[in-house]
Amino acid sequence: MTMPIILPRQEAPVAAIATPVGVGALAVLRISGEGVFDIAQKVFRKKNNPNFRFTASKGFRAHFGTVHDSEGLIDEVVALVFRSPNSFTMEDMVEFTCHGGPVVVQHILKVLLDEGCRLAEPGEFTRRAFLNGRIDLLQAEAIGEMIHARTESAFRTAVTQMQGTLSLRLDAMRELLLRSCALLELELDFSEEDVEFQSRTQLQEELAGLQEELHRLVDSYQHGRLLKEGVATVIAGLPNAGKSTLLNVLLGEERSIVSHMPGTTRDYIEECFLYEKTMFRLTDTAGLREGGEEVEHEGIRRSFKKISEADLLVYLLDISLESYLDEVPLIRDLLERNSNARMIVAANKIDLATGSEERLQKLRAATGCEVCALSAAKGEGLEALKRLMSTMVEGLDKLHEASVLVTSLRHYEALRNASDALANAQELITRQAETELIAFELRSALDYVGEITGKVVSEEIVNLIFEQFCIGK
Ligand SMILES: Nc1nc2c(ncn2[C@@H]2O[C@H](COP(=O)(O)OP(=O)(O)OP(=O)(O)O)[C@@H](O)[C@H]2O)c(=O)[nH]1
Ligand SMILES: [Mg+2]
Repeated sequence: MTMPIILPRQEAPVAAIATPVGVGALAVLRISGEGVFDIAQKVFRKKNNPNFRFTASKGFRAHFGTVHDSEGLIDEVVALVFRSPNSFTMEDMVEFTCHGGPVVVQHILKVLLDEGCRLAEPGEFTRRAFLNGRIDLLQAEAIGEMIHARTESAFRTAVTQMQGTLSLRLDAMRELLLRSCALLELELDFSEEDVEFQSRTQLQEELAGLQEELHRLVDSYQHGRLLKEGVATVIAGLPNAGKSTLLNVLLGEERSIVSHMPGTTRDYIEECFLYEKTMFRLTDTAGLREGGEEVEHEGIRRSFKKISEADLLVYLLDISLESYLDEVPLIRDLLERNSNARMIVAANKIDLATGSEERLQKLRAATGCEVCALSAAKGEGLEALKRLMSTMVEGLDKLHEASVLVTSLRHYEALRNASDALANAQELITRQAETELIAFELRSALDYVGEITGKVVSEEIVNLIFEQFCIGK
């Protein structure tokens, strides 16, 4: 018996420009949904073939011709045909490759809209691919991450996720949980007879295995987040130490205001900076000091918040001041506030200091930290600082070597919730609690895992995810 082929549902036709705005050699417009072949037919004329019909074309065929509106020819284009279900959205699709001028592209888009397409919403093509089951939510998000990746490693991680490695692991987990749940629920149906379909020892063993895997994934988030967002690097110190000057020289642009007045920086300023293969998310903060007025107070409160969330702290001090050692207690205090962070003490304004080598020694001894000498204003010692920053976080990477990485906060939270539910279940089994309670916890673990790939997911979450895409994706 042959199985009937179930074609995906085709939604109303949408159109979008798929390439970036601006001038380029070529640009691509795509249309997808019910009736797009008829729409394409109205605007396109194939070269030397007046009888050409999109509805009769095979999939994956490119046709050369022209696009017209009521007033005449707009551009020469190549129309690429995709037949449902063999397209990105699994619907019928046509992609027009035209010349890359913004006016041409807008013109063609307008004709497509006039002929019955609606302008696609951000991420609508990917959303259709998800709703038609071609990709799961995790893979859809990976496509977004791949487009936005700023480093090679972030890109690689996204590609792995897009290929579905993490999805497969999560599906396997779900299956195990589902089976245990089903067995427990079966016991509930036979509750009068007091049978155990699933031995509790075996169940414990299975859950322990799952828990181990969940912990591994949860732990990988630290590394995954670093890859995606960059190493959270906070430049902290007293007012006037030269923090904003340092941020500017690292970025190579005048991003933050520099002045000889202490208390110049009020709100924090964040910018990314790539050194070799590592991306640092640099934050310039308000100088830490007592007193000051209200706005500066708020700035300092924010500085402390940023410090507590940092992966790497660069404490900047003015080594030319006689009082430089007075800052040691503050450095210790910062380390206490964030024991996870690595710390570099950068001795700035080395150009003004005398006997600096001895000062650096004393600083090293008093803080126990890596110390480097710097003149942010003159650009001296910058290479050494960057190298030190890079070595300090290399350690961070090594802690979390894993083949599959969790890079999104949404996934991280769902995995943690799943792990908590599983821990509850494990404890209930140990206490020989009622089957019903155990089954409840397993169900909720199951739901959390399903949330990640989109097996169990609210429309709200789906909307939130696809809104972050650009139009045409
Ligand atoms: N001689 C010398 N002056 C520097 C150096 N780095 C910064 N300065 C000067 O120090 C002053 C303060 O620099 P900023 O970068 O604004 O200091 P800041 O730490 O951001 O100060 P706040 O925002 O007030 O906390 C400016 O006049 C800078 O030109 C340096 O390496 N050598
Ligand atoms: Mg500043």
